[in-house]
Amino acid sequence: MSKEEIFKAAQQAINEYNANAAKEAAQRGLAEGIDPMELMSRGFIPGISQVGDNFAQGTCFLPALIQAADAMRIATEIINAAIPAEKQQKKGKIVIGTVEGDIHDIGKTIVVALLKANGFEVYDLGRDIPTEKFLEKADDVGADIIGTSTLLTTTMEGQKKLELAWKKAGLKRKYKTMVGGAPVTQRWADRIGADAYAEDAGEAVKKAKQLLGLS
Ligand code: B12
Repeated sequence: MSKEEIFKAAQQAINEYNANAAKEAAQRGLAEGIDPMELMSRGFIPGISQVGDNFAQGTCFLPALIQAADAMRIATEIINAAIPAEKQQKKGKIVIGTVEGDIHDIGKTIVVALLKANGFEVYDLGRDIPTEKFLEKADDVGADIIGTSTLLTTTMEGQKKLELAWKKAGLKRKYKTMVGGAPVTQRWADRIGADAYAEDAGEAVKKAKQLLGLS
């Protein structure tokens, strides 16, 4: 099977909500020596994006979306496990999670895996996380950066709430903030006063390094 055929198989597996085929495509791609992030970005992500578009257009419904997400989760687990671990000294501490009211976490999990692979110490709080939890954990571990993910336009406010938390308490900002998720843009980040925005996991690593003066 060629590289392109594997990407196509990965995309098709998600489009057809087929968890077994997704697992097979992920394993096959890695066995063929394809870079894990390339397999994700050229195979599985276009697959789940297509399902999202179909859902928006009303040609696929919630049960199918859930099945596709499950196939995506299985592929993501296999791919994340294959991202080589960074053996260097830890670069900085990042607390990350999906904001309150939002249970989407596939993209955030990819960001976590790539940050870890690049030597960051990452505390993944999971999904549906209230602002206070982010702050508590960041204080606990002495984080450098708090990263928030959101996939719903209705929960983007959770990212703003984090920025406002300092203002409300009259405190100087203790941590750098980094925001992401499909509806998030640089413009939104600027508007709420976040320190960085990243479009994808690779960019998130670059921005985290920049925030900590490592590049
Ligand atoms: C999979 C999926 C689901 C799964 C989620 C499973 C899971 N464990 O995550 C399930 C089925 C549960 C689901 C549920 C719902 N979903 Co949904 N879902 C999607 C879908 C198809 C794909 C999301 C995804 O995983 N993308 C792939 C990943 C890799 O991309 P990503 O998340 O954007 O992440 C990348 C970047 O954004 C960035 N990034 C992500 N996080 C972070 C964080 C930081 C700090 C940084 C720097 C970067 C970063 O890096 C990532 C890797 O490259 C999207 C469609 C889409 N195109 O986004 C809809 C979508 C987000 N869902 C949608 C909706 C409406 C819902 C529901 C409300 C449906 C319903 N009626 O119940 C519920 C919401 C439940 C809730 N309260 O959260 C809408 C949102 C519309 C809107 N404008 O708000 C979308 C856009 C579909 C659509 N087109 O209508 N969904």
